[in-house]
Amino acid sequence: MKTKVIVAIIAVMAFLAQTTMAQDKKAGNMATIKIKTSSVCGMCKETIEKAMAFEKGVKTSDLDTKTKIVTVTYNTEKTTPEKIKLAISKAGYDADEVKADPKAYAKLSPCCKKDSKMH
Ligand SMILES: [Cu+2]
Repeated sequence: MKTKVIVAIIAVMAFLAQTTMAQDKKAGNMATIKIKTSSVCGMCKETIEKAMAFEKGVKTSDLDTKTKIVTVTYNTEKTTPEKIKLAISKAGYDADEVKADPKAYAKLSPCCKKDSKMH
């Protein structure tokens, strides 16, 4: 009798483990995109990466200030490249073909504006 209970528990645990693994696999629909932005300095990097951190479905982001390219890893089931570009635009920066939101751009620090003479 006791053995049967133990066997049942093991069976349940094995089943749960399998389910968990299946979920992990489902959550693993990750993709990476590289988006050209209009960032100019380290502050821009912070602003964009912060915007990405708050963006739904975005796992990681890393902006290279030299190339102005932000590499974003995201969950394909939760967001799309279009939404990510829109979020960058809303932060005040161009993102590939999506131009910076004018209102957000106006709020940027003077050194962060792409047409700034400071650079
Ligand atoms: Cu800047």
